Amino acid sequence: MNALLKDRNIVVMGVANNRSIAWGITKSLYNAGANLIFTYRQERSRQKLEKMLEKNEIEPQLVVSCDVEDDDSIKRAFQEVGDNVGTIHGLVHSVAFANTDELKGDYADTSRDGYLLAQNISSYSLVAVTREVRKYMTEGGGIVTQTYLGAERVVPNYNVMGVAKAALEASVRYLAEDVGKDGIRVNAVSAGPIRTLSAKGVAGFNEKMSVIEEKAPLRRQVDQDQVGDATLFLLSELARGVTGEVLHVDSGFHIVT
Ligand code: NDP
Ligand code: KAL
Repeated sequence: MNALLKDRNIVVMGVANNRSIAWGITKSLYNAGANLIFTYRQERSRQKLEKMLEKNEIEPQLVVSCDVEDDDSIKRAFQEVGDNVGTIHGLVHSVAFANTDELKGDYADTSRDGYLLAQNISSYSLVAVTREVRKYMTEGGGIVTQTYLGAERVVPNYNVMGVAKAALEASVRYLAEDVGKDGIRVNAVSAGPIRTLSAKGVAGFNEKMSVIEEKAPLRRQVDQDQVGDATLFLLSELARGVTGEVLHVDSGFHIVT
C-alpha cells in the first residue's frame, strides 16, 4: 500500500476478465489509494468485473457502459462519471480491436473496412475519450494508453494493429501538446506479450512470448502487475515531468536485435 493516488478519481477502460492488462492496472491503482471508476463494452465484461471487484473487496465509485466506436456513448459515459465524481484526475485507456482474419498473412491484403475498424477502436478512441475526459480534469492529471512494439517495427501478424498503434503513439504526442497547458499529461506503456483474452488464438503469440525469455535483457516474461505499476507511475506525481512518452515495459526486449 502507498498513497501515490490517494483521493484521486481514476477512470479505467478495458477490463474484460482477470487476465486483462487493465485488471493488473486496477490492482496497482487501488493499492495506491485511488477511487476507481470503470467503463466496459460487453455485458459479459461488466459481470466479470463486478465479481472480481467483490472478490478483491474493491468498492468502485461507478461502473458505466462505454462503446468507444460510438461518440454518443463516450459523451454519455463521461458525463455520468463527471456528474457523479466531479473532478477526474486520471484515465487508463486499455482497449483495442481488429478482426482476427486481418491479424495474419500479408498486411497488403488488409481491407478498407478492417483498416478503419482497427483505427477506429484502437486509435481514434483515445482522441475522442481525451476530448470528453479533459472537460472534467480541471485539476490536471494523467492519461495513459497501452501500445505494443509492432507500432515501431514490423512484427509478423500484428499487421493492421501495428499501424493502428503507430497512429495511437503519434496521437499520444499530439494530445500531450493540446492538454499540457491544462496540466494534463498523456503517455503510453508499450508492454511485452501478455496472455490475455485478446491475445488468445491470434497467430504467432506463443512464439512472441517465448522469445522474451530467450532474448530480452531481463530474460523473463512481462506480466499485468508490471504494466500496472508502470501505469501507476505515469499517473502519479512521480512522473510530473513526463508527457508524450512511450515507456517500454518489455523486459528490455526493444533494445536488442
Ligand atoms: P483484453 O482482451 O483483456 O482487453 C481488451 C479490451 O478492449 C476489452 O475489455 C474489450 O471490452 C475492450 N474493447 C474492445 N472494443 C471496444 C469498444 N468498441 N469499446 C470499448 N471497449 C472495447 O486484452 P488486453 O488486456 O491484452 O488489451 C488491453 C490493451 O493492451 C490493448 O490496447 C492491447 O492492444 C494492449 N496490449 C496488449 C498486449 C498483450 O500482449 N496482451 C501487449 C501490448 C499492448 P469488451 O470485452 O467488453 O468488448
Ligand atoms: C504479434 C503479436 C501476435 C498477435 C497478433 C495480433 C494481436 C492483436 C491484438 C488485438 C487487440 C486482438 C483482437 O482484436 C482479437 C479480436 O479479434 C478477437 N477477440 C475478441 O473479440 C475478445 C473476445 C475481446 C475481449 O477482445 C477485444 N480486443 O475486444 C502481438 C502480441 C505478441 C502482443 C499483443 C497481443 C498485442 C496487443 O495489442 O494486444
